[in-house]
Amino acid sequence: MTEMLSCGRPDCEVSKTGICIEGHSPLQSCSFFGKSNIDELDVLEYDIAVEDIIEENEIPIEESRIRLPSGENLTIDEVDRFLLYRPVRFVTIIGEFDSGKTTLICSLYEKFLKGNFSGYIFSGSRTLVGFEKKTHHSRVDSGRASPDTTRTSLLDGLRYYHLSLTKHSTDLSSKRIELMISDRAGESYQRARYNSIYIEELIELQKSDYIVILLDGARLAVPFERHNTMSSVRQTLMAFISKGYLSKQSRVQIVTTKIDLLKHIEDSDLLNKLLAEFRTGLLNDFGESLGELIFSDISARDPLNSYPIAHGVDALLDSWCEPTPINYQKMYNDINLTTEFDLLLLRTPTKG
Ligand SMILES: Nc1nc2c(ncn2[C@@H]2O[C@H](COP(=O)(O)OP(=O)(O)OP(=O)(O)O)[C@@H](O)[C@H]2O)c(=O)[nH]1
Ligand SMILES: [Mg+2]
Repeated sequence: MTEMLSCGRPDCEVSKTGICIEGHSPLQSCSFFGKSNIDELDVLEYDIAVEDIIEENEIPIEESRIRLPSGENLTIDEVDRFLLYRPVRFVTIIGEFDSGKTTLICSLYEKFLKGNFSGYIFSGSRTLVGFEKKTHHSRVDSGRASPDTTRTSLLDGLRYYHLSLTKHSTDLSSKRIELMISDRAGESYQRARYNSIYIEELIELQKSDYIVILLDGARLAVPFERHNTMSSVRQTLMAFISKGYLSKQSRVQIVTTKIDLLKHIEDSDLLNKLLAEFRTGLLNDFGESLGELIFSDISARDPLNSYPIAHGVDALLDSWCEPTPINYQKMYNDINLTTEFDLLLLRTPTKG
């Protein structure tokens, strides 16, 4: 009696042509041969059926499938796996809710969609889906009258956006820079500021090459909110330094966001004076405890277009990609060195 030809793969026509789509000969050597066609099963059963077939034939699932990255924002575990084969620069963006963290990150993506930015060429991203989802509400096809960014959920925890960039240069050996930029809901940072126990949960602080703390321009524009806005940044810095998460090896940037909203305020002279005092105060109080403390202004996405998208973000990107060396000298003086060999160590210059 002739054997009934059937195959579990919906796209295989072995029953009509007698030829296995995967080229197996004899046909019985194909793991799907002789199974009922999974076209007849509903979509949910499809995966279960395939897994059952593979289990029956004792082929581990990992060997028979290629796992493609989802394109969603990366978890810390996924970033760690990425680190196994490429070095990464970590940028940690810190700010209260609505201060503009996600918009700052997405403005970089928007710029690279249009071409080179700040002398860098876009060379790929593991988080294209994450970028697309977050930038959707800034696009005309979202149906919104003005651009917006959806709030980052507290439930998302810590997530990273990835950008792979190459310096625009005639030097073909120019290396790719892998930037991992952290994002999480502003409430987590607010909570850590009120109660330092929560700082331990902010594991991105330990993984940072650059720490960016945002000063919300929208709140600076409102006179009665100014004081609290500036002191929240001061408190954050103080809490991180006192807990040892920031040190003489840390690069910190204080970035005033949404400066388009400060353009036409009535008391701009007063605000500028307050901001200058605030910056001087931070430098006096914390400058010595940090490797670098610098200030800048951005307008990541001005809905009125008085500033171009990612205004001021180019300077940030430059500093993240090509950080200036920190003039940091490790001191050995706290150890009592007596032998000639140890004293030689004291005389040897160390790299920062
Ligand atoms: N005018 C103006 N608005 C901005 C700018 N950047 C961001 N916004 C708006 O500020 C709001 C908050 O921005 P987000 O990027 O979501 O802020 P966030 O810090 O990520 O907030 P959470 O996710 O809640 O922590 C959104 O409505 C943005 O459209 C800017 O440069 N100018
Ligand atoms: Mg956000």
